[in-house]
Amino acid sequence: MSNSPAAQGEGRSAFTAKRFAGRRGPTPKQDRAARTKSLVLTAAAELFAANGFRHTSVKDVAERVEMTKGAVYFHFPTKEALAVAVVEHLYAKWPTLLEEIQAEGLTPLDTAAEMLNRAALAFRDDVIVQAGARLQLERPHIDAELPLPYVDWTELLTELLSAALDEGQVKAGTDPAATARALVAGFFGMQHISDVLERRADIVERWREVRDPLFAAISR
Ligand code: LUB
Repeated sequence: MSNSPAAQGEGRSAFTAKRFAGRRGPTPKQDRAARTKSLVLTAAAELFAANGFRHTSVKDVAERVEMTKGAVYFHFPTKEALAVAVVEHLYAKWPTLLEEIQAEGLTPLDTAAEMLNRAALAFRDDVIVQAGARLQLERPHIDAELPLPYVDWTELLTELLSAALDEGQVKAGTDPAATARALVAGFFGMQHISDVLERRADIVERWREVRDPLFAAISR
């Protein structure tokens, strides 16, 4: 039996058949445009991460993907729009990561630790994360609305540590919000030092040195 939605629709309720009727995926042209946009964004991230916002031009991005400036402007009207898109892609990664980790059924405390462990790997390996973090540091020089940094992570860790406190995983009297702020500050400072000194090659070890005493201090 064909697996096509239309064919499957014949054996299903009228409602389901209607749902499939007329539903089309992206056209090849839309697919190509999406792939091109992704290539441009990655090239911009590579240049932003390496050289920063001010020393990256749309011309640099166009040359990196062997396209015209006009082709880049078709997808991103300004260099600021490229920066906003990189930062937005950075922040979109964390809810997806959280869902992956929550699917593992870890305790709230272990979920908090694993989120930060995986963030360390992302800082080491993912150019969107590396570029987004640098752009956030350069936000005073970017004439665009960028999300407020650190607050979402602090809120997430506060929620997880509050749940850990409720479940008796951390010592009575632990302040979830204060501990969350300490974890974000410790992580972000750690990744910056690792980047400056070792281009983040040693970030996993450096994160372990920050993480273990902090988590030991609050764990029961
Ligand atoms: C997170 C970045 C990169 C912090 O929260 C943020 O603003 C973040 C950019 O500023 O990762 C990860 C603890």
